[in-house]
Amino acid sequence: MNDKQRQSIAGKVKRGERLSPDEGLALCDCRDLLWLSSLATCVRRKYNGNAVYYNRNFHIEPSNICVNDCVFCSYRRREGEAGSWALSADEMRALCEPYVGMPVTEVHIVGGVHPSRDIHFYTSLLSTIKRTLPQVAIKAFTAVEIDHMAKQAGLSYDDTLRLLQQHGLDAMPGGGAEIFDETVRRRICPGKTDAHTWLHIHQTAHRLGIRSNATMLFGHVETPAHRIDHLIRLRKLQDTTGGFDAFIPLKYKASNNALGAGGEISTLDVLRTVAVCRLMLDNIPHIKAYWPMLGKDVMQLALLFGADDIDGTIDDSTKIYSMAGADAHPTLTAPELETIITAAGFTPAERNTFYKTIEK
Ligand code: V47
Ligand code: SF4
Repeated sequence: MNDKQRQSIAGKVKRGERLSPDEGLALCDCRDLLWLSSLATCVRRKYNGNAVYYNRNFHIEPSNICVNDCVFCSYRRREGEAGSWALSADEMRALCEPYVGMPVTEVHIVGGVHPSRDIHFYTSLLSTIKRTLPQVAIKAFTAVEIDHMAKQAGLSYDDTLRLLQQHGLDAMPGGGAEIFDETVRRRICPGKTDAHTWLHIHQTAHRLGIRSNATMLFGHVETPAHRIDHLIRLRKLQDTTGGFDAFIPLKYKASNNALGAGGEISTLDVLRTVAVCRLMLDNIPHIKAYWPMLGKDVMQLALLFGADDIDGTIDDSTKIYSMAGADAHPTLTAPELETIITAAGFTPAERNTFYKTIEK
């Protein structure tokens, strides 16, 4: 990037003007990490001041049995295969019991696309969890899981989401987006819900008042151009709906999956990507540094590159990253999360699912 382009980009960021795809590409190539950090920090301050958000949450992974065959996935098993699990609704209710009366504000439910579980199973699961934990927001089911439920039931996405909402669905997580580019998608997750449908399901959810997140799986076979294309498609949808609360760049973890041969990208590449996401997604308020996948140290560094949210206490309740090579027992208490945030120079803010600050 030459000096003129640097000045032009810095001026646009300071004035709050939108960056073009070409400028995004130039940023992907930028070796001046400190400059990127200062630009991304300028945007994060505009949205979030000095706050870094966290929440008290736990995960339920109903099953790792999945009809899809994503090449990057270390988690999926076929029915009956060693290492597969499928929790019954009763077992999932039992997982919620220890949180009754606790200050947890969110349960995050994501799993494989189980071949035979239908929408009635999931609506009844939502009702059971709401009855057990009425004060807790349910953030559940990626667009990929919802696509499968809708097709299997012969319902429109609108009807499917309404039904889930009526039974307690409060928000949707951002998984399943991977990389939108069709060529990359064919290579890393053939057969999975396509980009158009993923975006359409989120658009429908937003119309119904279901807020959601978006992710990008990066650091595998995609190019910088694919990343920028992904961000631009999200930015366009957000311009029309405003329904995305947070964006989560997910670093590809290479252990125990068929895409693993190329290894993992460096921490510098991760930090550069976080900054580029913050700069390009000028209409999504929060960038989440998801610590179970990044690790605690890189998560803390990401706060200096535009991230303003570190998600939650998790409570050792997720396997999708540990099976791909991340920390085997992800758990941090709220005071530990606050210490990490304070040590990086920010002000901790406990939030609920919708980024409303919880006063102590
Ligand atoms: O879509 C699978 C990713 C996602 C690997 O909305 C992998 O708050 C890295 O939805 N290396 C599901 N990533 C997780 C998800 C999520 C996670 C955190 C926060 C939120 C939120 C949502 O997990 C999948 C896929 O992109 N994934 N395998 C892997 N080997
Ligand atoms: Fe199934 Fe999700 Fe794994 Fe893909 S990433 S195989 S959809 S569990």
